[in-house]
Amino acid sequence: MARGSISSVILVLLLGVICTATVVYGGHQVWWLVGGDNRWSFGVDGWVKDKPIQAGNTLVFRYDPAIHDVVEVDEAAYNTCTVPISGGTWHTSGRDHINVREGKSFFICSTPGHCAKGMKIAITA
Ligand SMILES: [Cu+2]
Repeated sequence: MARGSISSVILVLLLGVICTATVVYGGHQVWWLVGGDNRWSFGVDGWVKDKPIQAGNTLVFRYDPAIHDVVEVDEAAYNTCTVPISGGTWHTSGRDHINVREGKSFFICSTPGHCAKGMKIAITA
């Protein structure tokens, strides 16, 4: 009787682990809300550091489009917070979904001063 209950508990736990693992490591289903609860905001460069973001994952940028945007830039522009006059890929909807490509990707906010306040992320996938 007691044995049966313990087996059931273990089975449920195992199923839980399997389901969780599928969500986390399934590849294309993995979505990251950039910045977590703070969303795309100042200091988001700190949020990204310990995240195992992989190619095929989706980055979700949420922000007020009247104040912010997301510009995909090259590494030099990222490092110096330089907003490209031409080129770069601009996202301005306030709820942008961006597929992570293999290699390095760099995103900054183009509003003056925001990138310098850490509104930027660098991703290696
Ligand atoms: Cu901004």
